[in-house]
Amino acid sequence: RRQIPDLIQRVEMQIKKNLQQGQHITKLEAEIKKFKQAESSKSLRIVLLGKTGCGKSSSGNTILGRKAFKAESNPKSVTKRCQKEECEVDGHHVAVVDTPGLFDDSLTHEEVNDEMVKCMSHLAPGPHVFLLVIRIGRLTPEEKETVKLIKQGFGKGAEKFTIILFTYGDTLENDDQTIEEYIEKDKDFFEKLISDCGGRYHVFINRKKQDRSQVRDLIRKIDTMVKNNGGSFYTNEMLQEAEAAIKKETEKILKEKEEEMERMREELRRNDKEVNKELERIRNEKEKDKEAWEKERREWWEKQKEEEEKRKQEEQRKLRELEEQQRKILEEKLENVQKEYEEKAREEAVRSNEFQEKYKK
Ligand SMILES: Nc1nc2c(ncn2[C@@H]2O[C@H](COP(=O)(O)OP(=O)(O)OP(=O)(O)O)[C@@H](O)[C@H]2O)c(=O)[nH]1
Ligand SMILES: [Mg+2]
Repeated sequence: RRQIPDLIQRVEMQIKKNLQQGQHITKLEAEIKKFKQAESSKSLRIVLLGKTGCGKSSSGNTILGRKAFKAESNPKSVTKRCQKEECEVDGHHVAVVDTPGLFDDSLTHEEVNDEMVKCMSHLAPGPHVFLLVIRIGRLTPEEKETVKLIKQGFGKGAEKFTIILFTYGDTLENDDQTIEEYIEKDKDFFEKLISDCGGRYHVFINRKKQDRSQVRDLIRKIDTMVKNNGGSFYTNEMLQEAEAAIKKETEKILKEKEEEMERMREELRRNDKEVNKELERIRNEKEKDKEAWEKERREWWEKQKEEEEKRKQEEQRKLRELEEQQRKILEEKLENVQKEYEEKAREEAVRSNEFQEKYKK
């Protein structure tokens, strides 16, 4: 009788185990189904690439038909990390990965690499298409450089999987212009870029998210490209190759920068020497100027003193002359007075004699 509870317990344990195994199998089956679905020709894996603010997140939202990615007008980059979202379009299972602006100033080389790897892992076993987003409008040389870098960033093979996605199609409508006319305006840049991408491009008006025909047209273009590529997609090996190329390029740039810095340092040192020399020359000149000025001052002073002395001597001489003249005049006057006195005395004496003579008589 004691064997019965043991038996019941064993049976219960077995059922539990079977149930657990069953759950595990269901989970595995679901995963296989998901993987198969992802691998079926109806599954598309899309990456959005482009310069900050060109409309990647908005384009992602247009494809998804909902606002899944943060998109806004912002002078700084809005999307900081890769993000994956999924949807169904025309019977296709579509996975979209939005990325931050790669290869512009907002991210370091390490961050670019990290984000590229993360983006690839989001889209394992590899994306079917890179949408190289370009905002219709004026393209600065830096923007063109960024587009080139992004194109190169995923390696040479990536071009086979790239479609250029022009955003801001509404500006063309406003200007009554076709995309072909816009491309024609910067033929040199666009012709090379578009032909590198197998002539594939598409225009989005992200302001008209409700216009699903633009999304369906894009999906058709992607589908054709995938078929032309024999259903293949961009693989991690290709990314690894691209990473190695980027690493090489980064090292080259770093080396060049270091050499440039050394050149600048050397120039600074040279300039320093030249500045010191010039300072020394100015100092010497100033010293010479000072000496010359002091000499001039001394000479002027001596001359002044000399002239003063001469002037004094002249004055004394003139004074002496004047004194002499006056003395002479006085002497003359005195002599005259004396003479006059003597004359009068003589006359007086004569007159007195005459009187006495007369009296005696
Ligand atoms: N009129 C118009 N505005 C657009 C279009 N596409 C994007 N925008 C606007 O452009 C601004 C930037 O768009 P985002 O989608 O955030 O750009 P992004 O490339 O994701 O920017 P980051 O995440 O910073 O790299 C937003 O204000 C969008 O509404 C378009 O086709 N037409
Ligand atoms: Mg964004």
